[in-house]
Amino acid sequence: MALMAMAMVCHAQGDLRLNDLEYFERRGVNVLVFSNSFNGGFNDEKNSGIEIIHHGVRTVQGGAVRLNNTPEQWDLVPKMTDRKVDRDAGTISVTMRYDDYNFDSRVVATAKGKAVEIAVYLDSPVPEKLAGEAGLNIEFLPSQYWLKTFTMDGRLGRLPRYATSMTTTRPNSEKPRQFKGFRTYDDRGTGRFVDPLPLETGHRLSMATDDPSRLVTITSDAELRLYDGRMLAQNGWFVVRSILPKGKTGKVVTWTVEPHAIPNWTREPNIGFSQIGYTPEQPKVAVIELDKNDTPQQTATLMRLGEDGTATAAYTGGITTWGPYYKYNYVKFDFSQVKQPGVYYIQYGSTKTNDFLIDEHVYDKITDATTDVWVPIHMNHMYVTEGYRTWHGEPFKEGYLQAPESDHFDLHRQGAKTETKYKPLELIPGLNVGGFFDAGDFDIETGSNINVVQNLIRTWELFHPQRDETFVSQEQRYVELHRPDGTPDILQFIEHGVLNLVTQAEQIGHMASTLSNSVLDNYHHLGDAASITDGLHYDPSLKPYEVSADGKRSGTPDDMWAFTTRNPSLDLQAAGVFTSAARVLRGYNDALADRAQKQADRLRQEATALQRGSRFRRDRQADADNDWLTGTGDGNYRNVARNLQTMLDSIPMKDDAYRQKLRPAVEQYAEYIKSFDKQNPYGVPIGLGNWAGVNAVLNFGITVNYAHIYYPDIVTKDEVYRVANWLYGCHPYHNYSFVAVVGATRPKQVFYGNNRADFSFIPGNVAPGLLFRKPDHFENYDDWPFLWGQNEGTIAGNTQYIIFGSSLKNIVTGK
Ligand SMILES: [Ca+2]
Ligand SMILES: [Ca+2]
Ligand SMILES: [Ca+2]
Repeated sequence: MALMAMAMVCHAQGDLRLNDLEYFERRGVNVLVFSNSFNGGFNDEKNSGIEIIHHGVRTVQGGAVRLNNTPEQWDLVPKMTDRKVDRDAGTISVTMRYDDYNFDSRVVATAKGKAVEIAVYLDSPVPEKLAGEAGLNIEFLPSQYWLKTFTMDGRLGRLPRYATSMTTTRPNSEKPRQFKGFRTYDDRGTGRFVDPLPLETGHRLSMATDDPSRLVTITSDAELRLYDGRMLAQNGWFVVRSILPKGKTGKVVTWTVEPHAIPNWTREPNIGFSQIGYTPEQPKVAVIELDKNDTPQQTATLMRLGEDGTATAAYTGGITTWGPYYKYNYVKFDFSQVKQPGVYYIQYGSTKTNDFLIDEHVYDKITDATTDVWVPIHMNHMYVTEGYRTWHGEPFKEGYLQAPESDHFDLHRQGAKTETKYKPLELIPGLNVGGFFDAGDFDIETGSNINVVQNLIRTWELFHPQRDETFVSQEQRYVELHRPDGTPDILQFIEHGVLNLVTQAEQIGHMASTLSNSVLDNYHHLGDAASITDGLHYDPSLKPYEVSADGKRSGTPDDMWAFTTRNPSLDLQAAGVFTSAARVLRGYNDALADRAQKQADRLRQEATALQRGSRFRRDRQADADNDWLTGTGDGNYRNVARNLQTMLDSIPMKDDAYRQKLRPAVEQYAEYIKSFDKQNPYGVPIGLGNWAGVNAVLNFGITVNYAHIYYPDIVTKDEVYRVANWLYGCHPYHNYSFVAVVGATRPKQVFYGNNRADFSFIPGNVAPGLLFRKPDHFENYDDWPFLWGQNEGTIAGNTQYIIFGSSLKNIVTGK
């Protein structure tokens, strides 16, 4: 380890060089050139193109030929058609294409001393339609640059904390096409779109001249324009841009970009530990993430804070090496032997963590924020209030229209036939009842809502939580947080979810795929959900923005749509959940239980008939499950992980023989759990996808918990803390808890909730977590909420967390 660290030091001191992972590197600076390419996946592209990881933080991205001054989420992104790395020449060249305009360009990045030259080459001139629109862009992260100074050709400026620069409007005909022809804006009948004007223009720009860790200088013969992307969208970045010249080919624009490097910079150790603390008897191991140039300490010390505020050493122990994982080195500090309740912190070299508890009760409240605050705030079609604050009024009073044939910006599709008795754009009565907002957006994803009800039913049947902190009145369409009303909240949440789902089945005849926005310009809504639509029925006989004399209809096409293409497997899922719901609701809301049972029977019958052709596939699956159980198949870890939970769930209904038969599978699962200790230093499944994947971690946690409950001799109690440690702070990048407000000392502070424009959170939200950027970088911004892949929480994931947290609490307290 020491030898490797020294080798890194020797060559990292000099100029930018192209490393084995195909990016430019010098100590403190990584310049990535399309290691992550634009993929159009939900068109959220603040993760792609030329990127700079500057002293450990990805502060610059989006370097590419773009068609807008400040591209938004649904603006076109270029498709990378080729990427060549020439190690001898020290260049990375990328060709990109806009199919919509038959426009190809090539960007070549070359290390030149401490700078990188970025040049755009064209084989044919910029197409007429894009002349003056296509340019070389690169984007700077606002939260790392605002309030800092910049200079343009020596003129001084300060980057604004909030968007307050200038804009102009231009005819819509001049706007480059947006994704699938959708529009992110409502032009209010003006026929014009808003275009930001530059804050500054010139030929030499230095960003953050007052902060050596963020200082980047760009020089060019072409005009550099500095824009504030937040003028159009709260998730916009600061953009530097040079327009490609008209009618030219060859090397048309050249920039020299020099990110400053702090001499001998070494990243501060990231000491991962559980922010909520530890019970006295549980394993307690901090995972310390170290810069590869850092030399590990020999020991670390657990310090104890006395009631008088003094700190004394409670335990000093050795540091053990785990080894390299992607770009950092990992060591561990095991302080399990400290069992005395108290307030502690970890001292590692000169790094001191915030404090945490060792106490029997640290897990007692881990689900309260989610059940008392996050879930009720996401109840759709209700007015939701808390103390002096209204979270939202009653949304979508005008109800939902039958979707016409359409593609959709949130990945839905309505086929040519409605498959209902309704005509396109006809009101489907009654759908504006019950249901939960999907995530950071406000649609009802039927599949997710089915998951939610399943999760809540599972929670209810397993734990019977009587907690009552929420007032829910379906009659008043009113929810108040922290006001008990005599009914357990989980039961009311189940009722609320079932109300929407059953109404879908009754009114539509089968399950909608989603109830979602009809126009993109209100899909990205940030604010009170009740103000997304005007609450008036859409009437195409009125002019846009016109309201009928009786005040009940408007010509604004903002009503939500129900997407009704029939999916028998979704109907079967719904039937399953309706049967369970009828069981749970019986005695509490008999009328709804009856409705649920009736729809369950009908949907099951109809969907089974529709699915007759696919029986073969289901039989094959049953055979595979059986092979795996009896050990005759090629059962692997993945199969074990996928199937074990279902089997564990059925244990209470089965006899002892079944429990015995399952033992070999649980033994295999115990090995699977341990296998993660070799895969990464944190001992949990770490996802590398575009969605950071807390769901996989929670699934893992739930299965580990149940394997322990039924087979404590095979899966020991020590294993159940893995996922808790990860969620509450023991993970890469930073050590904040991924659960909003949960994590006594340092929970994450920003999430991609519907209040993300306020750089805030909704208590109890669970972030997806660590987003992996190729080839070797994990990140989770805690000053920038807007990347859904790392900071959004979903209704299905957060109700899954309730099961995880409830089962963990029960294990810890021995119930
Ligand atoms: Ca959605
Ligand atoms: Ca209640
Ligand atoms: Ca309306």
